[in-house]
Amino acid sequence: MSGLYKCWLPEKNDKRLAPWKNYFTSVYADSSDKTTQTAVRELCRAADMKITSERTGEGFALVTDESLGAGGYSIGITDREAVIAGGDGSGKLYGVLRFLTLAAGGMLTRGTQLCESPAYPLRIIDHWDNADGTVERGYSGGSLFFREGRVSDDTEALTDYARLLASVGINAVCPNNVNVHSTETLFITDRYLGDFARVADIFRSYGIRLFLSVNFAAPAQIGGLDTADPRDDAVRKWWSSAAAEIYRRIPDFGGFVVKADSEGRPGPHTYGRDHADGANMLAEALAPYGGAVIWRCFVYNCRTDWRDRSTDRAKAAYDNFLPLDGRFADNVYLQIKNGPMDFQIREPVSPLFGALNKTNMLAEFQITQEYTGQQIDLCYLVPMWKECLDSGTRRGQVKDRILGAAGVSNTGDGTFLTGNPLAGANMYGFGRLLFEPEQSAERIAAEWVCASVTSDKSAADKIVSMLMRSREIYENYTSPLGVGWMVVPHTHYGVDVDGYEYSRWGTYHYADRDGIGADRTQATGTGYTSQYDTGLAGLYENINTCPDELLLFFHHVPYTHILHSGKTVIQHIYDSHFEGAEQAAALLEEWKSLKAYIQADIYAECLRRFGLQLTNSENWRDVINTYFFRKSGIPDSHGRKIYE
Ligand code: GCW
Repeated sequence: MSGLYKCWLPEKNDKRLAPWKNYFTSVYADSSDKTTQTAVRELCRAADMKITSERTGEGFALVTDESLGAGGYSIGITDREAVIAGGDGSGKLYGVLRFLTLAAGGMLTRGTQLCESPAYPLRIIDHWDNADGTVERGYSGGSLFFREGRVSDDTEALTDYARLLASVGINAVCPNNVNVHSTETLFITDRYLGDFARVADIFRSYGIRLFLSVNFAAPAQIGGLDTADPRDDAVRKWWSSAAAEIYRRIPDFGGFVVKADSEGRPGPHTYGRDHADGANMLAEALAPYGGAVIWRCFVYNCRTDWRDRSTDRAKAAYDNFLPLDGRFADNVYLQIKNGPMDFQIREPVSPLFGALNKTNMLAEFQITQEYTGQQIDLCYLVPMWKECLDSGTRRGQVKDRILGAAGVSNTGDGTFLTGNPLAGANMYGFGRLLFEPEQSAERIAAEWVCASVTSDKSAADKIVSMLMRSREIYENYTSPLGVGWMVVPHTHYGVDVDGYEYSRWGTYHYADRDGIGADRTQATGTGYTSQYDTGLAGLYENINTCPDELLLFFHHVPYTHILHSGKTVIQHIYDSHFEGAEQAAALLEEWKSLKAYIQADIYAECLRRFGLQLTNSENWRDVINTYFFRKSGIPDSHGRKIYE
């Protein structure tokens, strides 16, 4: 393998760096810690140059300025010198990689003065990769970390990947799936720790700490104990000695990511204990070494009976975790999905972000497009993530309440790393958002497009506009007005309106001949709205104030209900589905018009995917329209073709 696709980073001697050739003569660094050395190496990787031991006033100077804080950097460019200051080694590295990205995108000028720092201390990428090399919900090829039960020894690819993550400020990575199967349960044992120490070395030089997902039942499954009860002394000792061994090999190991009592995974409930007991036990084992436990809040009953209208999956995370607020150890972080269900194209913000008050929180965003087009359909997700971060709670906005975020990776070993080359925008955007949560989604897209896709200004503008419209387009032709799901079970790509309607997963739309939607009000429904602590409770409860795009998430309404837009629900369904498919067709045409400005292989790959997206959108359109026409008997007021 000759290294990975470079995405937004320049190749060696990239011609886009030509305007900066007078700077690529020498580099000076005022310290020699590992990440600073990496920063120097990364500059030399862009162009061969001298490393000087004195600052010459020319070329690159990498200097320490502690006032910039951990991971912070400034870039100042004078006529002869590019000064990259970092609060620490990581800051210098981030500054260098930022310089290279912006330079590749033609976004730097000689007078540039830039000062940026991470908004959050924890910026982690979670992989759902399995030891056999498959990736759960992965749409970009196989795992970058594993193959046939073994940890990858492709140092070049792993280095390239670490570099790419560092270029958007990621400082932690968890390579294995939160669903920890039997082989992966052994990852924290001797058999694998040597390999992970090697991986950790590579990532450490990019300022990235390694985490591992662990199996809560490990003491019983591989430790020879007859229980994994978190209050059992032998179990606690087992985890303590596992931690000791891990840290002996990987002194800066980040900690454990845990999916417990969720979708069939073992957890403390088996032993009559709660999530705080479970998380704190692991936290205690890691605490002596500065490690953390990242405990996921994706906990719900996945064996509901569709006949039972009193259970509401949306309520589960809050119901499970709010009562435990204040009981978690300092080194436990609760990782909360952005919405209460599961990464649908439109969900309200999870009410847990406003409710927890004495607990460390991380947001979990799904960069991989499980329910949002699987990297076939274009769907730029930064606007959705910003919606979550900007949501208000009684105690302030979500973005001010969390300590960081986890992004479920969309990368794999396929040619373009993210399957669809344009899905790179989501990976880039995830990292950038954690530096600049105030930055506009559009500006982030523009940076990414210029550095990764084209240097032609008007072509770039068009692609940014396509990205910015993409989420709404996808939403238009898929499930309407926040109701979610309606996807093919298991694979989650393509339409199947009733695919989950009578299943055990708790994801129902309740469409009948009169109407559709889940009633989650306090007045007549499941009472989910009461989990919001602010105006949002009232806003969503009241059918007159509930935003159109979430109407069916919160209310069951007749097809003739009139939206704020002035349309009836049924007419909205028809209109948005005809429009969505037309918009998908337009995306394909727009892409074709850009051919001259885009590298041939990227052009061809996206062209193929826009074609598939169009087919997908037409299928969704026709199935949804026919389904609701058959249910409601109400014709389209514009008389368009709806199959009977
Ligand atoms: O959305 C669901 C996915 C599962 C995933 C789970 C989770 C890793 O369909 O594949 O499991 O969420 O977040 O744990």
